[in-house]
Amino acid sequence: MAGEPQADCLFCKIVAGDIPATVVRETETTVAFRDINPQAPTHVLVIPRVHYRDAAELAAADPAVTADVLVEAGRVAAEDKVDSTGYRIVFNTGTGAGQTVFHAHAHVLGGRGLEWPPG
Ligand code: DGP
Repeated sequence: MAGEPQADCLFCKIVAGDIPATVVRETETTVAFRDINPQAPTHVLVIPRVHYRDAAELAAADPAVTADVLVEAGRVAAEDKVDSTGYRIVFNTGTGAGQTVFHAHAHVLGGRGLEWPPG
């Protein structure tokens, strides 16, 4: 059920501590950890502890936790000192947009020039 931990979800396992991750920040509602395949000098994933398949489902079900994810994304950028040069918060949503892990997550990318439009 949406909102409940899913046994087959990689990010639920990271939340539970069953799979190791380089965690950079934790709150009551979120966990932020470095991406295993970084696409920029700063590449951190911020996830809600609760399980929703994507950002849209999370936002519809829990706007407060959605806001927590965004606030934490900003804190990650500040702690990695990429806030002054600019950074990107990305929610890939759906397979066609490149989503591969179906537990809502924000990518925080920074530390290099970022092109627009993205590929
Ligand atoms: P997306 O493609 O938007 O669903 O992003 C999923 C990201 O998750 C992708 O950039 C790689 C990352 N990732 C996948 N498996 C792991 C893992 O086991 N640990 C960590 N830290 N990141 C992972």
